[in-house]
Amino acid sequence: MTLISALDAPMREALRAQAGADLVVGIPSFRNAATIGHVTQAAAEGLRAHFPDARAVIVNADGGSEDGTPDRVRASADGIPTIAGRYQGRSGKGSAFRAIFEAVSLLNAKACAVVDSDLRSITPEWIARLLGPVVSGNAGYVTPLYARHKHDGTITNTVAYPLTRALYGARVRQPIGGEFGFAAELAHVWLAEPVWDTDVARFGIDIFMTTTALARGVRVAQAFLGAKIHDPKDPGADLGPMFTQVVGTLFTLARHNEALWRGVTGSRDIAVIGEVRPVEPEPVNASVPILVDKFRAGAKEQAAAWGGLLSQKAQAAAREAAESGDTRAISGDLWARAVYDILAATKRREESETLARALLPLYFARVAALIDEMKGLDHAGAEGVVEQQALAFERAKPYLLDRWGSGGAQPPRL
Ligand SMILES: Nc1nc2c(ncn2[C@@H]2O[C@H](COP(=O)(O)OP(=O)(O)OP(=O)(O)O)[C@@H](O)[C@H]2O)c(=O)[nH]1
Ligand SMILES: [Mg+2]
Repeated sequence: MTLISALDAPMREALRAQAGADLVVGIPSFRNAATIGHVTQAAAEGLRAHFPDARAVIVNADGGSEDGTPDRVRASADGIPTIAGRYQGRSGKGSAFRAIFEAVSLLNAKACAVVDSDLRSITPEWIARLLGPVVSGNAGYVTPLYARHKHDGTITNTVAYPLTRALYGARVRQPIGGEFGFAAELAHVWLAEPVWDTDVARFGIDIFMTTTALARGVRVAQAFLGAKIHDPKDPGADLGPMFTQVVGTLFTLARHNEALWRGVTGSRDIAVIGEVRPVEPEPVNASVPILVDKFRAGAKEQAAAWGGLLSQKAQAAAREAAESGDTRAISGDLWARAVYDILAATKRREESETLARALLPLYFARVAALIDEMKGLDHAGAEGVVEQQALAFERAKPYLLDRWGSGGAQPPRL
């Protein structure tokens, strides 16, 4: 059963005392004592420098950290009223965001920015770029645009970006970046959706926010923020559960939004705020042997499921790659069609999360292939590879429509 509210009584009371604030900066956290002080300081400075006439509040929604995370927030807010407490409901980033959205609503604020608590490269300017377009009425939703190392953001690069772009026709480069600005009305829309006991309460939250904004026709802008440096994750070692939560949510929403994406061909640019300067982000480690091991183990586990989901061609390529350990055959084109094969199966009302899990081994293989395709390339070069892959998703869209039309049934042997 879904809880009525993600805010407990003490947080509500503290918020009531701040009613009438215009702006909120929300920070979700779970065990981020080492980094959240810097994030809070940058937020406070950004509010003071760029919105001197507004009443602002910082809200930290924490998952029950025992390392003093909320204390660090209180100690670093530099005079900006701060409410730090534990959210109610399922553990996860999405529940923390739900508490922040409710805070926006209770305060009757106009605009909110959310920023992750593990950020090292955040500056006060980020707050200006995320909130500014919303405050001025130029956008209802702002997504981040930053340079990330080519081995960081692999779920974004392989699925969230290309699939969102091909389905909804919007080139939102960081649909699950974690830093967003939005108008209060959008917070109300998100709160009203019956999603808070699904994976949206966990890492499905970011893609839910972006997809819902696009589906509602909200004006979207991208804020250029420089480089993203945060506690990075090795894609093979750390990202399995996050992948199923993000991709399961993407699939569920796509099934729901069929009428919206069916007629979309190609894609449009999304306005960028701030000058885009070239930056070389800090390296992030990605272990190819771990990726290949995970791919092989997953391929064995999913072989039977793949029989009913993937084209013969994709199955054969996956089988050979698993045998040889050479993932280069998992190309952008093959990957795009495999994603579509599995997305189309959601039409048969199979569990999105189970289907996302069936795609996971191929994601590991695709990331290993991408690392190879990006070898020796700088940031701009790697972006070119991501762009090519996104175009493959656009080109293959008729294949999705075809598979969708047949109810996601096993494709003919080709
Ligand atoms: N309250 C709460 N916050 C969480 C939880 N899990 C993650 N967060 C917060 O959500 C933000 C993003 O989490 P990260 O683990 O950095 O994930 P990420 O940066 O999106 O992942 P990658 O970009 O793939 O590295 C951080 O501020 C975390 O503290 C949770 O269970 N509860
Ligand atoms: Mg992070």
